[in-house]
Amino acid sequence: MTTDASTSPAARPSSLPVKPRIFSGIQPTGRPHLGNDLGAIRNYVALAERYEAIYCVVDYHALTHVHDPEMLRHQTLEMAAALIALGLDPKRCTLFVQSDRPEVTELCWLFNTVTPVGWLQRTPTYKEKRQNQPEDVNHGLLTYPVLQAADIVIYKASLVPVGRDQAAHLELSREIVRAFNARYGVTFPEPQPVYTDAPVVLGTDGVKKMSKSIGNTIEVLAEPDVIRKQVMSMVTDTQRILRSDPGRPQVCNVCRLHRHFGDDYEQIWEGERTARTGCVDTKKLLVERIIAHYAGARETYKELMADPARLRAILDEGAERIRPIAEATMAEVRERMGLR
Ligand code: AQP
Repeated sequence: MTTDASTSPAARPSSLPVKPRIFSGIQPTGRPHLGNDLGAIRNYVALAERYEAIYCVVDYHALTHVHDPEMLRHQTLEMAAALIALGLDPKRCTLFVQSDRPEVTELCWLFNTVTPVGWLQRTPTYKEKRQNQPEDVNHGLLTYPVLQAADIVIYKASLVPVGRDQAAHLELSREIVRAFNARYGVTFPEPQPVYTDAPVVLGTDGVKKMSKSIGNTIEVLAEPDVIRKQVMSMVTDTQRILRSDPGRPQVCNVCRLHRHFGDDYEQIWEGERTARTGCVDTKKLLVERIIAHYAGARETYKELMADPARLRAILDEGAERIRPIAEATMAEVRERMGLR
């Protein structure tokens, strides 16, 4: 795991948990892709061993662009099942659904009052979303980072496993916390991101970040045929035209992904460099490795989805477990802000 600089001791709120607490949220916008897993979920699993970990399926956030109630409910369960299938153990961490702990919407509103509009308008993802959904530039898109800050610090979490695309949001969370702490006294820690060794996974186009809204994903829990089709569509080294041309594995997305699926990537890279292997061979090998790597998770995912009552019970239990933390934070915040 890699982190940014840690919170300065001078700014430590007195009521921090003894064991550092980590938090991360993921949108229920369909089954996870390789970017989600390599960039974030792997760290959720690893860090839950060492920290008090809280993970959340952020359905309030999804409402900024998912407007079908049945779909949202279904996808929320899908994401919870996927996280467990990919290794989260609900006994070793807390897994819950954002809207099951609605205290966070109150904190979001209170944070709105310390957040200048200009900060939000400058957020790169806001500018991006305005372009992606020009017919639906709702206020939630603008306030998204404020709710995200509230999500994290209502649990006084100081570390946040995320992909690098979330860096600007995390910076904004710290600014919001600083603004609150400066006005009302040091209440919250400044959350720091934690990255994996794959903080930005490129999509099948080999150019843009792997992202559902772009449609350049490799869905890790999909059926093998789907994975095969997605991997085989990947753009490789665009300068390698003929099979006999030497490849440049350092710029080839397929070769880069091999680093995460086996410890023989140097040999694979050497094969490409010397044109001993072609791009299609390297892709076929990657297909088989991804399918094999996620085979167990795919089965577990199917079992979990076949038992929604069990999933709901896990999520209910998670939301109840953290109720006292959310309530205690809100009592402290109301007191500090002069609310009854
Ligand atoms: N390509 C990526 N590389 C590394 N990390 C990534 N993450 C997402 N894409 C990559 C990280 O996954 C976590 C969950 O992200 P999210 O809640 O934004 O979920 P998403 O909707 O699945 O992400 P997309 O596909 O990128 O969504 P759109 O297309 O809507 O923008 C986060 O920690 C994120 O950093």
